[in-house]
Amino acid sequence: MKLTTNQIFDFNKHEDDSYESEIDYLNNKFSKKGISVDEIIKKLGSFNVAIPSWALGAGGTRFGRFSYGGEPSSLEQKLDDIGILNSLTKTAGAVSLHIPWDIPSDVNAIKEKAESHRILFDAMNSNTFQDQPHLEHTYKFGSLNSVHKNAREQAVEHNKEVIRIGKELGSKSLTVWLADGANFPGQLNFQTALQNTEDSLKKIYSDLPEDWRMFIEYKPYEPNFYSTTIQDWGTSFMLANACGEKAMTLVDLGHHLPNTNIEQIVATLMLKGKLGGFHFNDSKYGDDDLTVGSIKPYSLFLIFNELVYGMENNSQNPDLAWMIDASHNTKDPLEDLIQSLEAILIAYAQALLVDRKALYEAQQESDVVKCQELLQDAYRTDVRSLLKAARKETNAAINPLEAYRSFKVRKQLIEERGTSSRASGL
Ligand code: LRH
Ligand code: MN
Repeated sequence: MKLTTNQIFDFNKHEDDSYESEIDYLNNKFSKKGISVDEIIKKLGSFNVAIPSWALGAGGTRFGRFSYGGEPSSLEQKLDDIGILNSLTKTAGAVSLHIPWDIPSDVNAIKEKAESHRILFDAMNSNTFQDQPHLEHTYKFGSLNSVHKNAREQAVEHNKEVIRIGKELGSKSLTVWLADGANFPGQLNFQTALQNTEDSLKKIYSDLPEDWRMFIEYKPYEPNFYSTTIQDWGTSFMLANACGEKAMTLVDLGHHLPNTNIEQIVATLMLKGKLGGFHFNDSKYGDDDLTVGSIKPYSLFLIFNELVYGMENNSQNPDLAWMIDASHNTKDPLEDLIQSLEAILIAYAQALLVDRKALYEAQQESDVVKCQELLQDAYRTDVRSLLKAARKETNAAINPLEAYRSFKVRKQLIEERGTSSRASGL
């Protein structure tokens, strides 16, 4: 199934364009502060977020999984689904593959398919948190941190294989997330585990092409529930520095203990030039992988507020990799991803409306109240009209979710693929 430019164009023709008067109001209000609404619309139009190949089917938990019908059961079909997302939003022009869940059977065919949907290959994800039938050594007691040398070497080789596949596809980065850790005190020598991890990462790093980057993703717990070797931003930062300038940290929003000040972590890593990218999602308790902006939208805004400041002031930090990492237990995966893309663009647009000159002055004067008012003025601004204008300009659907439903995409996918097709992934 594919959505054509004409279908989107026709859909937009029937859409209510009253949002244009809102843009005039915003233009009038913010141009006085030297903020160009047209500039923001352009930035929104060129913003691209990588879609995780493992989040196009119904997710699940240990308590169950409820299929959704019409799920993609091959990498080709996953790219078709991302193609639909990109036709509707023009914000989903990249995919982040997970190996071995998405090993391309025919690299050239996969590249052609991706090109036909104008999809780029973003970060490749390795997987040393699951055993595979063909593997000799288990990862049950760790991979890169393992006391078992053969498990470490097997995991290093796997990451080198993922880089090799990524090079063929045109990807330029590798994400390493390790489940490695322990469930009980005494099970692990923390120092040996960390040193093994550092030494193993350096072996992977030595195989990284010159123009590639390696993202080290941290997580406090799960699937290990007492210790995780790369548990927090500091450990990831330390390991990235130990590896070299091509190694960066990766911030998955769900990988923080409750009440962690994630926006401060973002500011710190950007100042140090070591923020590589994001896995966007939202959570109430743990690594819930819920729709972006569905639980803590103000926190997402505060994170983008630091990102915008960093992108304007930290030339030492390279361009960021924007990715979603979510799991859909009760929503149509494509609708969930459309909502997440919307939330990301809204937070970005609001952060671009912050009057940074006035904020700097208020901070210099320690005018605490004014500082908050300046941030919340931007956060309390309804920017959805700017997103609509950006979509109109890029010939995306002005209202992607309504378009998705009016085109009856899920119904067509079920007619094509049936109700029992199942996507590989979590
Ligand atoms: C770990 C994680 C990681 C992926 C996995 C699918 O929780 O966030 O980024 O490998 O989810
Ligand atoms: Mn993640």
